[in-house]
Amino acid sequence: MKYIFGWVGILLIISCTQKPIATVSIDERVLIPLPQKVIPTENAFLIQESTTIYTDTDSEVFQISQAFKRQLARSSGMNLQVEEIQTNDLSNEDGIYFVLDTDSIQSHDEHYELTTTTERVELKSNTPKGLYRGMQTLVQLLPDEIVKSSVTDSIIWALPGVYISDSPEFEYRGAMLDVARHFFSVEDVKRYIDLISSYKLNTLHLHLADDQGWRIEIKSWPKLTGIGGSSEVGGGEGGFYTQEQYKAIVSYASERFITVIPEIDMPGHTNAALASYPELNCDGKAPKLYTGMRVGFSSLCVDKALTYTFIDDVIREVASMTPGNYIHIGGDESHSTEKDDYITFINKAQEIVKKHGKYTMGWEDIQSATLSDNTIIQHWTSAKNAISGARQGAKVVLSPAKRTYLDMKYTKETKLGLTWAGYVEVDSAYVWNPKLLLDSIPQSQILGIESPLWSETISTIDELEYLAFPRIIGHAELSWSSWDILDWNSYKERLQRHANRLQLNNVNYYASNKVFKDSTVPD
Ligand code: TNX
Repeated sequence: MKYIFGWVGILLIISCTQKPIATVSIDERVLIPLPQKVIPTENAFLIQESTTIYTDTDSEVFQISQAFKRQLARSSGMNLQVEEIQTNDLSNEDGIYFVLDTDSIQSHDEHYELTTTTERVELKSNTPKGLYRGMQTLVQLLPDEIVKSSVTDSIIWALPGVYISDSPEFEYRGAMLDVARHFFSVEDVKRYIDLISSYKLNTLHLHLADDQGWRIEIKSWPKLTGIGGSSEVGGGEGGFYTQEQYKAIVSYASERFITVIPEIDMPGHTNAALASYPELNCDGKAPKLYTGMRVGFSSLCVDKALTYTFIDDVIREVASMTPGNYIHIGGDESHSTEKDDYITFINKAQEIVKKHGKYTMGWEDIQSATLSDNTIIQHWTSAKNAISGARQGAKVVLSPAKRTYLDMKYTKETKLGLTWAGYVEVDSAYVWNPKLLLDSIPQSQILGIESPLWSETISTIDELEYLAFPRIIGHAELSWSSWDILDWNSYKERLQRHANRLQLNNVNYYASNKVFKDSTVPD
């Protein structure tokens, strides 16, 4: 006896042998970012309550398997059993395998391979990081309801038959969140981390201090948060992360294989610090807290020895909470610092970062100083500055404002956001070749892409999501997938279908009429 269920193109045949055979086409699923190689095969794998997850004994891999199990349990109600196995002792049992294959040699540490057949799902990588990225693909191969936080009944949890071999184009795939202009809670930041991790981003740059607020507890300078943390754009109450809370963000990100890069912007963008400690000012007088949106009016006092004691303390405390290699020192728009002073300051700041065991990252403006080995510069507006930094040997992260600034309005109708770099519609955020943007920089010096979200005009997670989504999804694809396989029409079509997942996950995205045909553009 056979039963046939048709469900959005999915055919499930339960035969007399008791072994269900499911077929679902890979075309039913949306993969973003597009993997390097996708070879569809015949039969699908059906996840059932009785399916076992076999995981490598490595503790990080075990955590990844658990995360997959939890996501499936949350959305399907199925509570799969997880069993540990040794890599060289792969069982013949049917099931879902998370395999750490350290013997295979891969040129990239985020490479993974995923094979699904009727009997088994095998996800393989030679690093836990690669398995985590592959797990995101696995999730995208399941029905959209997998992103829900409540159980959906009557869903066939089938994975299409496929072989995928994948690795990223760029090693740096980032998002930046400005928590200084408006403060965002630990919960908001975790939500953003969850969302970006599903598109395989690997870096979260947190802009932790600016004129309007100081957001990270520094135990040796408590007034930074006591005073400097109490304001924000528009006069709201601000806020800050205690060191414990900040460490919780860092470890939440690291469980998702995302490195947090903390930014303490200097010598400009420092009014909150200067307002907290009069002695940091050249004239010994503290300015008022600032709640407007101007830039370029504040500067640390470059001639004072105390300035460097201050930076040394701040970088030491921040570095001690930073497992990653980089500390971002900002360095942008220091319009009220003399040019020579600026150079002196940036050179000293790089030394201090080095002293605390880290490398420096800075906005492209820092190219006027002498860049230390391994310094990364972040391009945002001046090709000339970026190129000149690259000529000193620096690697470059691309954040061209006209393409990647998530705080630019989409169109003139967009209520949130700014316009100084123009409107950035979903297509113009996507249609540019990162390898050719600054073609006088050797490709080997282009590290990747980061999408900055400045928060002058946003203060809630809904507003954050509205500006970030869907543009950041396109940036994730541009930085993961090779340009040769990308095409706006293919992306547009995938993004249209992906919208269902955003809705099921309650993401407040901008339904651009460039992409979502039947949508009216919300305000
Ligand atoms: C420029 S990008 C800035 C920020 C502003 C942003 C607003 C950069 C390095 N500096 O201070 O928030 O524009 O779009």
